[in-house]
Amino acid sequence: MAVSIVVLAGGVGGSRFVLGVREAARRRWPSDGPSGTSARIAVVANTGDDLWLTGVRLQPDVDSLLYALAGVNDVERGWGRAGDSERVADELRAWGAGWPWFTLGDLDLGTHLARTGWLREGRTVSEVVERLAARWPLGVRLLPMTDAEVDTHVLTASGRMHFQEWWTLHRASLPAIAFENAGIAAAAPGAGVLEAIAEADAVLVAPSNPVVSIGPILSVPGIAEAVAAAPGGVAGVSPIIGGAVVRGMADACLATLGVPTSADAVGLRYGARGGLGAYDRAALPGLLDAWLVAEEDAALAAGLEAARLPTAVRPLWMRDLDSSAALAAAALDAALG
Ligand code: FO1
Repeated sequence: MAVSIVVLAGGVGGSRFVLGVREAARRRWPSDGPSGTSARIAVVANTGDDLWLTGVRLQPDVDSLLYALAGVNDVERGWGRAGDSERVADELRAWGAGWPWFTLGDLDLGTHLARTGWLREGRTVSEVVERLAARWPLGVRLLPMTDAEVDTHVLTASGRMHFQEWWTLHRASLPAIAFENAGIAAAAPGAGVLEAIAEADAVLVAPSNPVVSIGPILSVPGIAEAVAAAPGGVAGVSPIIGGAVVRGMADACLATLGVPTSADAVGLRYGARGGLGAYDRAALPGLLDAWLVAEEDAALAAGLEAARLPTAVRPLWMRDLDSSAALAAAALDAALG
């Protein structure tokens, strides 16, 4: 039987990790097929970053994963398409439409227009993502966490704003009081999500933002429960190295929840399987069989083990495809046991 892998992932950090997972699978379970591996890989993508802007639906994390897996992403900038132009964005600014600080590249807009058109025709988000993903041989199945619109909003002393406004315009500098995903308590997992987790030999939690990327995924009712009950092993990778975030502004998000920016605090928040996690809903079951922390955080391992969270100390930096594949291989080892 082919090995089956599920990854829970956000956008930029998630993409690097997912590229590593695909590469590690190609090396360990090679095949002549288009994906290059006999392993079946499903990526459950955060859709909390999604938004409506100038009449089109954006899905930043889905698109980051899609473009990275297709090899058409802007590696330097970290979002959007490589070699994109901004003619339409300039026009939108001239019209005073949309957000002048948020750039929609021309090629990227093609994706948003296609997606919005299909949504308006009545297709679900899962169907639309499947259709977008069919353009390239990604070698993984891309599954939105839910079909419901549960865009993240941030409550600050200056008011409530969309996550993208808080993140991109204010660079997470306004103290956040809370992150909200209205309607998420009634949202259902996206098509195939629960089935993929139930069939997985390994479930991997990418080193994505634990609050605004992995948090919304786990807040869709049923997903955390499915991970906690998964027949396969569950391994998570710390997004914190040496007490600092690897990229992005996850420290500001963790501070809102009163969680220190440290690899042990994040691991214990996900919790060990058989115990309790402390994620955004009360009484969330613990999720992890293994937690990977960086060599810089080796001193935390004993405390994590004492708290019954099996911990592996590994190099966590994803500098290139080789180091991402090595990290993914270590996470797979930890999950597969
Ligand atoms: N990030 C920026 O810092 N500036 C932008 O103008 C911007 C535009 C943008 C357009 C489409 C898209 O899918 C993502 C975009 N991002 C932009 C990235 C995005 O705001 C965030 O980095 C992620 O949502 C956080 O993971």
